[in-house]
Amino acid sequence: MDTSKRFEKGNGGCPSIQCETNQDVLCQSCASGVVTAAHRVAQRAAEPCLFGKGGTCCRNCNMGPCQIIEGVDQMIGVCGADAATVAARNFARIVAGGSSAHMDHGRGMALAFLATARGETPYEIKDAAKLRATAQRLGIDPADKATTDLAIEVGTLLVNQFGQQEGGLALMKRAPKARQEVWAKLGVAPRGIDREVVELMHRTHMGVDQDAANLLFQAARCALADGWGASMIATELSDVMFGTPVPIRTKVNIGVLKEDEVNVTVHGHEPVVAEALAMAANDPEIVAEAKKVGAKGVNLAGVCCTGNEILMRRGLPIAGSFVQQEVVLATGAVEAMVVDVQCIMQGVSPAAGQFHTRLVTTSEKAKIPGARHIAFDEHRALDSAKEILRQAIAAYPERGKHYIPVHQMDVVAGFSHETITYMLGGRFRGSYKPLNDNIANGRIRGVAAIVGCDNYRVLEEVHIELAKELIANDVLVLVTGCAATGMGRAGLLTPEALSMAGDGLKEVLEAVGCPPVLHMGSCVDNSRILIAATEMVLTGGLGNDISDLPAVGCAPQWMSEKAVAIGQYFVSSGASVIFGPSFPTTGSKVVTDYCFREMENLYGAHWDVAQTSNEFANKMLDHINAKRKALGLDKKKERVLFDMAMRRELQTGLQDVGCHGPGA
Ligand code: NFS
Repeated sequence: MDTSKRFEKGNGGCPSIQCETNQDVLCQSCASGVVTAAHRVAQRAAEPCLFGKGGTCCRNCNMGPCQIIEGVDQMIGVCGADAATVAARNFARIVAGGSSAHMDHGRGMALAFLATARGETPYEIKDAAKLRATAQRLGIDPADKATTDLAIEVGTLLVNQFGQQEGGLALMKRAPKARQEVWAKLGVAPRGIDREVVELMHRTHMGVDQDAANLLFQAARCALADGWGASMIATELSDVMFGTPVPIRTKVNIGVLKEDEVNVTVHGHEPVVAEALAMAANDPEIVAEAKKVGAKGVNLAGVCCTGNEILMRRGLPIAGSFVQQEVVLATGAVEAMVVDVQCIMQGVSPAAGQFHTRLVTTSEKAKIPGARHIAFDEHRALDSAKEILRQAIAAYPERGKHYIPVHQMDVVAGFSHETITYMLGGRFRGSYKPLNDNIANGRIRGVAAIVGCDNYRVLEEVHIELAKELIANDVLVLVTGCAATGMGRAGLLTPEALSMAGDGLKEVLEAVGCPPVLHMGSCVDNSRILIAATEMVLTGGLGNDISDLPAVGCAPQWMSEKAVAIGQYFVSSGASVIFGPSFPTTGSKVVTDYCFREMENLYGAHWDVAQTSNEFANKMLDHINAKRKALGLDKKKERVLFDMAMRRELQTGLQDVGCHGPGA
């Protein structure tokens, strides 16, 4: 890849990254000197190491590091490890790293939930109906129990799942029967949550598991403990505590920052901090303090998945996705960036340091040089939140030269599994039947999930082009994470985007008033997609298992280890997943073939890789069509071929202020 093309000098000597909003901000004089990940990609002299990229660099012991070339005798590890062992071990460690992030997040949520149930935090149980439904699913009879007692019982059971050593995970029983049988037959059903990460790390230690397939079984078990365990616990308990999302209109992109308010961006993943800040921002005491320094109030805006959490439940705006975190600061208009855990680039510290911006870390697990640390304690959540907001208010009078771009876009978000049920079937007969019926009759071709990160190493804005092509082909698109924020910037999360959908999809969604791309939340909320897929199976008419559905997932710009854990739990649950622009085992054909082909024999789903939006669309539509054929639904749907003229036509259908990698 030619990195020089990604970051050419623009007209005024400012960086020209091919993204309207980012470029607009970075070209202003106030942003001069701010270095972003896009700059660092361009400045790196060397391309990524091929051994590292393909998964065949082993540094698990001090006889190495060893770079392995598959099939070359002299290029095996000092210990004798071959490429397959090393690639499988590295892949497994990526899954362990990603899963552990969701697991620690899930545990944190479960503990905060339990503390709330005991009355020890200022949060409440906002969705008692979901609490009761969750209790029932866990085998707890909710009848005649007070909400707080029930919440303590549910919270205790779920907290215990993390340290459980034997038995199965309670929420896995939600999966279709046929899927549970697959897991039982293969022996990949998790026994507890934390145990599976520890065992995976043990097995990948030097001199333990040296059988690629055996390592990949444990990777699957660990990923399942993430998806059907930790992530699902995080989503369900966040909904019960902070409210189950319902459709809500709000805005995304850097233009949501406000000239006359104290701008506080909240960045990271765990909703407990953001929820407390949202409560405190409306506190009359805080509003009065903001007014005292000349601001109208406090404007809270999200970055990364914290943004998705507060957008889904509170309708608060998102200032930026992963690739925009430093650009948001480069406006010079942010009084504080408050971070917790995950996806926070260390580069935000020097970027904030160029301005009056207070960078505040809140988690004991994540400190950053140059940031000030205010420990967030959910037991005194409001006090902690007010202390943080006071830092921002104190910074407001120091705001100097700054620039807030005009770019912002309307979005409709809030498509929890419960909302989809309700919208499709109505309050009294909520069901997935209308979706299944319309897939069966061919108005909807199938369902695709576009999830995961955005990434400055990807040249094309794959998410957006791919989504447009899929909806034009009558595929309903589900999105989460930073992919969802990108879709929002491009205007795809509004009912107006139905103008770009195929006739069948348009007809169905116009009737229910849904956009063609449904925002289902943060990355832990990918568990909502597992539930939606399960619901489709249970509703009937589309096979007996998730692997029978005309459905497919992808993460075209994946960046974090969490994305790989998510991909693996989807594959192990029967939904094929395509990654881009690369796959982390390509240094070993043996392991890559196993992931791309053998997993299909085991799980009824496999991994794949693609690069351009067109390549993704072809593979995803082929996959959906093949599943339709297997279900006997193939005669109803011809593929619409997408050419450049159609792309241009769609482009004019909406004002696109997409913001993405630097070289689209
Ligand atoms: Ni997901 Fe969310 Fe974004 Fe990627 Fe990071 S914020 S948890 S990992 S970058 S989508």
